[in-house]
Amino acid sequence: MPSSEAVPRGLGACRSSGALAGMLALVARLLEWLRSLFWKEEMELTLVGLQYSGKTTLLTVLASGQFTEDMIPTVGFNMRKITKGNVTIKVWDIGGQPRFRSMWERYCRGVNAVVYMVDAADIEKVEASKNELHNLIDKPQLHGIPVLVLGNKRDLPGALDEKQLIEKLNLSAIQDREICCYSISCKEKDNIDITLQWLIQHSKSRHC
Ligand SMILES: Nc1nc2c(ncn2[C@@H]2O[C@H](COP(=O)(O)OP(=O)(O)O)[C@@H](O)[C@H]2O)c(=O)[nH]1
Ligand SMILES: [Mg+2]
Repeated sequence: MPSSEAVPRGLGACRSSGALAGMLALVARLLEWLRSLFWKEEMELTLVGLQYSGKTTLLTVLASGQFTEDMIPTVGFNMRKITKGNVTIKVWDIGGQPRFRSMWERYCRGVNAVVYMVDAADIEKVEASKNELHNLIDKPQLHGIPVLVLGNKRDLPGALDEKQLIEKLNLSAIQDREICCYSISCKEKDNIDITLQWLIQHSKSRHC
């Protein structure tokens, strides 16, 4: 029988860090499992938001589970379509190119959901982000399409939390559809699991 005296000093700490590592491994496995489910679902979605909010990073995290620090910034007009398995994601940067804005609607039409990305730590751009979100979803063609607002970069100091985002983005004014808001961090992989769960839940109800 092992006695407590036989336990070397400092092993308690090793045990708790071992438990933490075990927990992290479990969370990583859960994420991996959700990610594999997500790519099997049949769905089409649009990922849209101001430049630098973290859309490309989210795609990388969804696809590979890796956070890449040095993303090449998207300059100018950009729409990419990524298809993997049954999932098609149209990624759209809202930059300073108003002449292209009439096209957003076309890229959002008929999708299962619109994911709208906000840099929650860039307080100065929140107002612009709010205006772009409301402009987009006020388009009659997009009526009723569920919207998931992601306040990214919650790991940064001063990032707005869900409640503050709901207020600053005036989300309670959106009454004609399902709207949900999560505060996430692509960097820390924080709330990526609930984001995936939300997407999986919305994969089957297609909108025409
Ligand atoms: N601290 C932090 N930085 C992030 C996070 N997500 C993305 N970034 C960084 O934000 C910058 C813009 O990301 P990017 O994916 O290129 O944005 P996009 O223009 O919306 O595609 C990059 O330097 C990323 O490394 C996050 O959760 N936390
Ligand atoms: Mg990008």
